[in-house]
Amino acid sequence: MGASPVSVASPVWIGLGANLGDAPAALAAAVQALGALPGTQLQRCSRLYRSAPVDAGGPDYYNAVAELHTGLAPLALLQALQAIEQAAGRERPYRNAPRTLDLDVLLWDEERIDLPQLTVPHPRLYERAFVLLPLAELRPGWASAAQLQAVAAQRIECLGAWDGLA
Ligand code: PH2
Ligand code: MG
Ligand code: MG
Repeated sequence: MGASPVSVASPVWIGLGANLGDAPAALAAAVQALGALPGTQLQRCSRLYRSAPVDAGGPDYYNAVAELHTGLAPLALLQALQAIEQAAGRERPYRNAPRTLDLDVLLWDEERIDLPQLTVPHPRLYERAFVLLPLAELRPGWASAAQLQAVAAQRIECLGAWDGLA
C-alpha cells in the first residue's frame, strides 16, 4: 500500500449578496466566477433568497451561499473575491452601502482565522437570517433551533431554485 493521498483543498462557504442593478444576475455570474477560480471547485449553492436590508438601507437584497473546495490560501481567496466584486462594479462609498455584489467568507472548514483583513467565522454570521438560512440548507443540522429562532423576526423570502444552483 502506498501513502494515502493528502487533500489540500478546504471546504469554504461564501455568502453572496447584492441589492443594486440586476442582483440575481450578478449573483449567478459570481457563482460561475467562484467555480472558475484556480484550484477551486464549486460544490453546491443554496437556493436564492430576497431579504430586507439588515443594518443598512436601500432596496431589498438578494442573497445566497455557495460551498467551494479550494486549495487557495485564505488571503489569496479574499483577494480573488474582491476582484470579482470589482468586476461587478462594486463601489464602497460608506459602510454597508447598497452594492452590486458582496462576497464574504463565512466559514473555512472548522478553522478560525484572525487576520487584520479577514475574520472567520464571519463575525456577524449568527445575527443574520440572510446568512443562516441559506447556510443551513447546505449544512443541515448545523444551526441550532435557538440560533434560527434568534433571527426569525428578520424579513426573508426563499425564491427557490435559480441559475446559480449547482
Ligand atoms: N449585507 C450587509 C448589510 N446588510 N442585509 C441583507 N438583507 N443582505 C445583505 O447581504 C446585507 C445586509 C453588509 O454586507
Ligand atoms: Mg457582507
Ligand atoms: Mg463584504
